[in-house]
Amino acid sequence: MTKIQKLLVANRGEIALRIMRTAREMGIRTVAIFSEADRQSLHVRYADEAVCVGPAPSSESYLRADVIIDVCRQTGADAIHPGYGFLSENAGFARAVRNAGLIFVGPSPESIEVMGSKLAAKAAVASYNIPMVPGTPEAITDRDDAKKTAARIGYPILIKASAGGGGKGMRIVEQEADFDEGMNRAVSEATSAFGDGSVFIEKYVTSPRHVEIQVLGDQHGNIIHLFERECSVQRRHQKVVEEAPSSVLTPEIRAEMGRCAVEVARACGYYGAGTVEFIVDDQLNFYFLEMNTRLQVEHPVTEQITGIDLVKQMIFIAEGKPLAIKQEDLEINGHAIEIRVYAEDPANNFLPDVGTLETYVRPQGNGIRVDDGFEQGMAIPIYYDPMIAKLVTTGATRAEAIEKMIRAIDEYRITGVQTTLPFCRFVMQHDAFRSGQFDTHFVNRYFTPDKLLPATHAEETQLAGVLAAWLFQTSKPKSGPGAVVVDQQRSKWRERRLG
Ligand code: MV4
Repeated sequence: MTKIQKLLVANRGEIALRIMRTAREMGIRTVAIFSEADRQSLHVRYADEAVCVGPAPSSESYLRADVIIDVCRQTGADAIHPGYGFLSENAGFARAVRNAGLIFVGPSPESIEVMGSKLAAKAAVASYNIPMVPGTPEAITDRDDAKKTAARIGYPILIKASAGGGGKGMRIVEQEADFDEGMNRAVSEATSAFGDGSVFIEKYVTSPRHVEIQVLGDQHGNIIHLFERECSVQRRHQKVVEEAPSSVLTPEIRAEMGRCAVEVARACGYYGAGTVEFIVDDQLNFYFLEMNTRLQVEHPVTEQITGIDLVKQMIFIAEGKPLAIKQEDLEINGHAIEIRVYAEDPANNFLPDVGTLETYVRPQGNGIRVDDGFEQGMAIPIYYDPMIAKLVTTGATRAEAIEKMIRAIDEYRITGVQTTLPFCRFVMQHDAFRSGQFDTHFVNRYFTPDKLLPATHAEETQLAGVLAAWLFQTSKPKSGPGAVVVDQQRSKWRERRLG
């Protein structure tokens, strides 16, 4: 067992802050890395030390494995937490960290490698009796064989890229006549996106829910699950709303899915925090799809209902401590919902709208958690994901969490950029969401821009924002010159995008 003394967080924004907060509580010193675009960021100011690792583009800064490992040498950091995105699921990085004599706060490079390939993942769990969607267990090499398989399992089928992610290289094929075209497209998309054209076939589950199970494993073979997160409300494979628990699972199915998730983790000798992804059909049959070998964006909802700090557990595990939590000690307490607040315009096809947060006032009060990395007056860089914040509400019941979310959304004051807050409000007020009767098609099925708040109310909201900004300015005269400009300004991103 090695106690971590100084942790380098190889990430930025809200997740870097989130990780450093826990490190600080544990008496671990923190090192931030930052790009030239993030010099003024909160994660840089929060850390005990901060080192610039390069220019704004990720490929020249946050993705520079060699530079980051070098920063550990310079600063004496003995461990690296990768957060999510960037290098978090890069087996080569995890291995390089290990080879440099440092602790990688995450799973083994071998687990990352196996789970990074959907086909290798399926092969790894093959002997564990895990339910999987009918399909081909291996990469397709012979089209005629594949067509026979498709005919046997029945159309519609889904062609998936083994190296896939974010829906890339995925094609629905409705009938045999469309098979060849679907295959060509999937292979060429997979080849250009991942440099790996391996594809396989699955029966297409037409209206699935996305339910994932959080697991924690230690380096001594103990593995537990921390129940599920329901992530069905998504748009173009980007999650918008996540919650825990799922409103469709019975205690029996939950226990069964939890058991399967633990077996999946066991199949690849998993340690660290991981997420096992399932789809659930309308009959509540569930099927294992893949495993994510990182701390996920939506991890807070699990923390809220279990009372467990997942980052703290990740650090203990990385230090080699055995898990102190037993499966039977865990229970679900209440209900938590997370919305992702993006600098995107829901009235304009969710076009990224990065600019300056002219007004930025967070909601507050009982049951509200805001994980963010911004302050009023800060610019949202064009180089990275445009997520401003994660807003999480926790209530005794799902209905309470929803009401709290609506109140929190209405209290949130953001001007200077368009955000997905009005869209999230639409979701919270929709009968399908409120009743729990929804699937992954929710957004496509129900959302059109005219469903956003009527203009009059939007104006009121904006006026309130101006007032809040004005109040803020009068109390803090140094915070900015002249009158607050709301919204007229075209963001840098738009200028680039729209010319
Ligand atoms: C599926 C599916 C239906 N049937 N597999 C999309 C991303 C990847 N993680 C898995 N995905 C899907 N796999 C079969 N056999 C539907 C999806 C899917 C989906 C899954 C979860 C959340 C949102 C989704 C949106 C569209 C499609």
